[in-house]
Amino acid sequence: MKIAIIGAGAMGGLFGAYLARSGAEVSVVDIRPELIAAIQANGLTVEEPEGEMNLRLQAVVEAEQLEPVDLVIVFVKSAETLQAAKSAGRILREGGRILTLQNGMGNAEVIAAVVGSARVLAGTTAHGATLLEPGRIRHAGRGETQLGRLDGSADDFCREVAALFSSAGLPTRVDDDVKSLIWGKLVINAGINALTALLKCPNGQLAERDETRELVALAVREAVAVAEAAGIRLPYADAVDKVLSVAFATAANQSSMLQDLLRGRPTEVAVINGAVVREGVRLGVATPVNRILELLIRSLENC
Ligand code: KPL
Repeated sequence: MKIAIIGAGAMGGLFGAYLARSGAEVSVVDIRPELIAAIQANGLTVEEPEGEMNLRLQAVVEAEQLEPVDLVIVFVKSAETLQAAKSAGRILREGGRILTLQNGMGNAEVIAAVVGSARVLAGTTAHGATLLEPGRIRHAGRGETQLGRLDGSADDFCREVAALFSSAGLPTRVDDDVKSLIWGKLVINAGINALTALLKCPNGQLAERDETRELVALAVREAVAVAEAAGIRLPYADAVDKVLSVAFATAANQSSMLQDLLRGRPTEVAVINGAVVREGVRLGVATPVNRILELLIRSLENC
């Protein structure tokens, strides 16, 4: 299976390096020329607790520079999803699919509007990765990846992708309910990302103190109430417990929102806490904690 990853930041780089190490035919695409130049010059380096690995792979600024592929994995920030979907559509072979493992609400639907929902796979990943510099990533926490079809039950293509990821060292399972997966990750990001960005702390610190655990619980309970009102069956029973266990499993990681703020880039707060707020308004569920988190992050973005 020929694969292109659009978005060669922390998560795109991590998946690219693991897949390349397993012998998969994988290329990375990113519109940031300095990132691509670094990967072309030095490959992708992933720092693991047990040492580092360096992988050489094809890296390009424009997807159109690639041969047609069977699978495109989208790992760009939500604001760039539309552009990535258009590029992906141009390099997909007949029968090929686009997989989004991005954070936040609405990415799969944006991609489906471009290529049709039958060609879209969606899912989540609980790995924690920090982009240290272009082409250098710290793998700061492991977790499961889950994926399925946007418009139906998982099929052989999904199972093939899951088997490929798993054999590359990225344990992956298929699921028939991608809405549940996406909401499940949204609740986790609503509990971790904005708080770590505001407190400027790694994920693990949220689980260490009563005050921060309570803040997590306040944000998470609101998100769960909205998910329930939307008729979503979350993929875990105790959401606060789950979020704290992800914070612990990715203890050394800087959340993606903290990384964005530290780099002076816009964050994904609109599709995380902001999405909880918007869905809450639609369904009549109060979400004052998520609204405050959204407003604080937006204020910091503009400082
Ligand atoms: O998804 C993440 C993120 O930072 O965006 C977690 C799982 C919280 C890892 O940091």
